[in-house]
Amino acid sequence: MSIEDIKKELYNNVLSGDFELTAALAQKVITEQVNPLEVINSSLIPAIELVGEKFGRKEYFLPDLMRSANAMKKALDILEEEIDKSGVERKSQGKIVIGTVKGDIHEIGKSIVAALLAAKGFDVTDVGIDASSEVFISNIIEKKADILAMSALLPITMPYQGLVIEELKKRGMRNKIKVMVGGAPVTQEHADKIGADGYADNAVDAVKLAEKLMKE
Ligand code: B12
Repeated sequence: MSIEDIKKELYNNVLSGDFELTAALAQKVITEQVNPLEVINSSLIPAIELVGEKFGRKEYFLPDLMRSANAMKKALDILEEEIDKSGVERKSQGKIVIGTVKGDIHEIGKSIVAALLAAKGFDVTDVGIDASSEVFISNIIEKKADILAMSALLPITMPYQGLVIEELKKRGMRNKIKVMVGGAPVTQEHADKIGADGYADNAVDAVKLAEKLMKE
């Protein structure tokens, strides 16, 4: 099977939601030593985006969406482990607490950002999905984090990113930590409005942003 065939098959199997085949193909990516990030960007993300469009057009329903997301997650878990490995034994670039905000269970994009940050030498604490301000803040304190990274995939959960920033202010912590936000519906305008220090629209730019924030 050629590399192009593996990528095409991964794309097709995320679309059809076959998690067993998707996992087997992700494993092949590793044994064939194909760059995992390149596969995530060229196969997995376009596939899950098409799934989202189909769901929007009512060609796919919630069970289809869940099946595809599950297949994508299986592949990601395998590829992220490989990405993480490339980052070991490097000096920490800084400490980051990352999570998807309360009310929101979309984890794929957040996990890609977390994996890439870890691969680039950041010390990453992933607090998962549906994370409350208390969870973010207790982890920031415990890990002495330099950056808080919040993901939101729903317009109704985006305001929660602002609420966490307000909570940081109330506790006198706002000037001790940089805050970055992201997620498909998030914009620079939203980031400015809630008083975040930065916004990035994809995982590669999120790493660049984190590096920039560490220098400030
Ligand atoms: C997969 C998926 C799901 C899965 C999630 C599974 C999982 N384990 O994550 C499941 C099935 C659970 C799900 C549920 C729902 N979903 Co959904 N889902 C999606 C879908 C198809 C893909 C999201 C995704 O993973 N994209 C791929 C990743 C890689 O992209 P990303 O998340 O944007 O992340 C990138 C960037 O944004 C950025 N980034 C992300 N986070 C961060 C953070 C920081 C700090 C930075 C700097 C950058 C950054 O970097 C990432 C990598 O490049 C989207 C469609 C879409 N196009 O977004 C709908 C979508 C977001 N979902 C939608 C809806 C409606 C729902 C539900 C309400 C459906 C329902 N009726 O129950 C529920 C909500 C549940 C909840 N409370 O959260 C709508 C939202 C529309 C709206 N206006 O509200 C969408 C847009 C689909 C649609 N077209 O209608 N969903």
